[in-house]
Amino acid sequence: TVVAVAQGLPKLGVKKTYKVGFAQTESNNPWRIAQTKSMQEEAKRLGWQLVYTDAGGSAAKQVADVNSMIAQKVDAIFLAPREEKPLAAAVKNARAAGIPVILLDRNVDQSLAKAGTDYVTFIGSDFIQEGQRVGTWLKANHKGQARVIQLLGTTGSSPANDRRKGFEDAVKSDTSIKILASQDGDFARDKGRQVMQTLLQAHPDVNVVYAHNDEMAIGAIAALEAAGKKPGKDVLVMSIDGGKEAVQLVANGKINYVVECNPRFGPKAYATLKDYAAGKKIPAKIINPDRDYDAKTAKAGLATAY
Ligand code: GZL
Repeated sequence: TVVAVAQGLPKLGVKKTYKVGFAQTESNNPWRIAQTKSMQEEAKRLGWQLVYTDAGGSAAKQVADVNSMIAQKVDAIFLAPREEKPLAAAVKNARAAGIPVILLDRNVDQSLAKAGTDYVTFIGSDFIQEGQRVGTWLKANHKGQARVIQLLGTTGSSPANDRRKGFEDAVKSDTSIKILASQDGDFARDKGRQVMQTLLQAHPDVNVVYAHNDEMAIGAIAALEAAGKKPGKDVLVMSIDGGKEAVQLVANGKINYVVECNPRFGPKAYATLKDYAAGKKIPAKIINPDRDYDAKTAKAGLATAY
């Protein structure tokens, strides 16, 4: 007789320590490095064995990295899917191998994999809300006609898709805000600088820059200054992540508004796995609260920015 496969997720027995995998997307910016540090430090504190991989910016390699963790028979896998569609395959492979997956920071395409059947839960920020908060701030703080250049995060990643959606939904009803151009800067500082330099030539009248992360905002600031513009003054600059460098730039008046996206996942990630192993009901999404920083709050915010 065919034994029906339990529709639920793979069970995980309660143990003193676990051997877990963490498949990271890349290490090309401070946010990524802070996330990895948090996962490594917390595993060490708990005495868990951590199998860590870095996909170097390749979704295909990240899938291979997850497959190698499956082969090593880890107890569970923590995955920050670089892009929403390709990494759904990795989630399905782990599910088929009976290894529970917890998604951190980024999500997979919900038509391809679902919480509760393919993976345990998504822990991270609400990226749509982050984009909406930037749009809402701009509506309340720009003077005259706002002419916006939007620097997009990694193509196909959930933060890039949702930070764009949240921002554009928030500003679409305001006829005094016009998006001149939106282009991919891959969440990277120098790519952000190059894209900003190019778009500045096409749109010298830009007076607002919305970067999907601090790194691209910092790159854009370099391009603006090279063109003789004053970031934060004649061109408003807004970003997301809230790393120390960006919060310092808010205090210095070169960035006007930053929404935090906290990278310190370790404690919540492992606590969630322990709850799951103990048979507790885990919600499909566990949303991290995000602070924000402007000229009034940046100085004090520096004390706890990552
Ligand atoms: C957001 C995270 C993004 C950061 C970028 O949770 O996926 O990736 O905002 C990072 O800085 O590259």
